[in-house]
Formats: sequence, structure tokens, C-alpha cells
Amino acid sequence: MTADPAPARPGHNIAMWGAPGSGKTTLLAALFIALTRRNDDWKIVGSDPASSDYLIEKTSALSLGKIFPEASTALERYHWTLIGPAEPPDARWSRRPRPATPPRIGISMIDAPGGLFSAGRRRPGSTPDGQADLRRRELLDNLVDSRGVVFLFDPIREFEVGDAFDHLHAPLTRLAERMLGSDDFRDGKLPHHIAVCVTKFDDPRVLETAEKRRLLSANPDDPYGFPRVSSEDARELFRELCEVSASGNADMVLNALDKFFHRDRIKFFVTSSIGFYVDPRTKSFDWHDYQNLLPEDEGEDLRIRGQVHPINVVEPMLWLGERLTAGEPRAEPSR
Ligand SMILES: Nc1nc2c(ncn2[C@@H]2O[C@H](COP(=O)(O)OP(=O)(O)O)[C@@H](O)[C@H]2O)c(=O)[nH]1
Ligand SMILES: [Mg+2]
Repeated sequence: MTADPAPARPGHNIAMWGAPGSGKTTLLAALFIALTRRNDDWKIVGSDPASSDYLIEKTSALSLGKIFPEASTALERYHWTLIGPAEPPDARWSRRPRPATPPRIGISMIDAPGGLFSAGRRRPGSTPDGQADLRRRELLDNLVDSRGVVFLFDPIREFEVGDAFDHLHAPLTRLAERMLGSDDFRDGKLPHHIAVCVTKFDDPRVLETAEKRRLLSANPDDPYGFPRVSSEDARELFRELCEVSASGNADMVLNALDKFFHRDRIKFFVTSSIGFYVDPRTKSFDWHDYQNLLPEDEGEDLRIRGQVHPINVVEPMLWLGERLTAGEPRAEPSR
């Protein structure tokens, strides 16, 4: 063995974190679809039978049923393993000694109905909710044990409800408290790498904000010609979207992230799990007809119109995977 800590087993863990309804479950299902469409070896497998069941069920809902996965009704924890290629696909990996076995990264998600941390605001006089405390502790344990975090920020929810800060602030404060004595917190910053995912990019309110601010770019490798927001511009879009927060608290999300995490360990991604609609005849993005959600019928489930084309769903995971397995972080060219 060399001194390189490249893990052969999932010694690294990524935790999914986001307000209820921010799109965690859908992102996971989309991740499976997006990985399967890629021509490389990255794949995701359940680490136990329940997590495999979950993945299969949510992915089928999205790809075959054209519906969003159902919200969880009980507290559930799931673990998956992201397995990379055995051989380094490009130079980025070959700077290090080649791993004897493919990189493996654990992904864990605690899915709970209604969110865990909004419950932290107990009404005066109400009895402490032992169950909720337990759940919060589990979510925290998961964050303490992870060095990678996927943080989902849902701009639509922020616009309508405005509780992203609520769902960030309490766990972040408690996470810092739990890590206070740790060597990893000596420099005053949490050791985690955090992929901030702005979700629901396919929603016209998000896409049009990006367009108005001239933050869209094309990806020449994309056969559909989807507009994108690069990671360099994603922070700007995030800031822009915070302006329309219902509570006016969203600006604190960015500040809190910068205070608690190393700037070079935060990366922004503008994502969509379902992507844009693509007409099967033209097979390309059409500014006049891009919505992949069907108009909502009273009492009906929201339905997806065409094929799902996940955008920037694999990228945050691979970025985290790369950073977590790279040992000492290198200068990041694409921040
Ligand atoms: N437009 C759009 N809506 C989405 C997307 N992903 C999720 N949603 C919506 O957000 C809802 C909640 O998503 P879900 O994955 O269950 O969130 P979770 O509570 O964080 O697991 C879904 O039922 C959809 O209505 C997306 O990529 N685009
Ligand atoms: Mg969910």
C-alpha cells in the first residue's frame, strides 16, 4: 500500500440534505437514469435490499410511470454505493497511483415526511417530540460521518415558502456544535465538501431568471442543445434566485455556507432531474416548447410529459467523489 488513501471500499460518504420537497428522491432516481445513459463505468447500487428496492421503485416511477416518486410517509434511511471505473478514465485520476479497485463512494439519505428541522421550532408549551429528536439526531449523525454533502436548494419552494434558511441553519448550527471538539474543525471551517444543487432548472421561472441575467451557456457536447448554467455562473444564479425568497432569508443561506465551509470546497450546480422536453421528431431543445411537466389537473398527480433528461445530476456526485478520493484537495480549475 502507498500513503495514498484512495479508498477501495466506501470509506467516504456523501449525505443528501435539503428541505422537504426540494427534490432529493427525484434526484436520486434521476441519478440512476443519468448514470445508465452515460458511456462510462460509473454506477449506483443499493447497499442493502431496502435501498435497492427504493432505487428500483423510484426510478421506475420516473422513467416508466412518468410520475414523481411518492413522498415518504415514514422516516427511512437509505444507503447506496457509487462505484467508479477500475481504470482512470483520464489524466485527472492518473496523477495518483492507480487504484487497485474502482473508487467507491457511499451515498446516504434520510428521507422523512415533512422535514426534520422545521419541527425544531416547537410551539411554546408543546411537549417535546422524542421521535423528532431521534430523527434529527440521525440526520446529524449522517452529516457528521460524511465528508461530502449534496445540499439541495429549491428555488420554487423558496419563492413560495421561503424556508431554505430554516432547513440549513438549524442542522448547520448543530453540526458545528457536534464537530467543535474535532481536529477537523480546528481552522473554524467544517471539513465537508458541499455540492450546492439549485434544483428544478426546467421550471420556466428558474430558466427565465437565468436567461434574463445572461447566465446561460450551451454545452457543445449536448446533442439536445439544452441551455445550461456553468458552475462559475451558478453562484450568481443562486444569489439572483435568493432575491425573490418569500421570507427574504435566502441571502443568509449563501453567507452561512461561506462562513461554515471552505470556499474552495463549495461548488454550485444548476440541476434538473427531469430536464427539458424534447420532441421525438426534432430531438432538440425548443425555446417555444420546453416544459417537461404537464399542466396540473385538479386532484391529479403531477405528470411528466416526455422522456426525462437529467441535467447536472451526475456531475455533483462525481465532483464530490473525485474530491473525497483525491486526498489533499488540488486547485480546482472549474469553480
Ligand atoms: N419542475 C421540476 N419539479 C421537480 C423536479 N424534481 C422534483 N420536482 C417536484 O418536487 C416535488 C418533490 O420532489 P421529491 O423528490 O419528492 O423531494 P424530497 O422531499 O426532497 O425527496 C416532486 O413531487 C415534483 O413536484 C424537477 O427536476 N423539476
Ligand atoms: Mg423524498
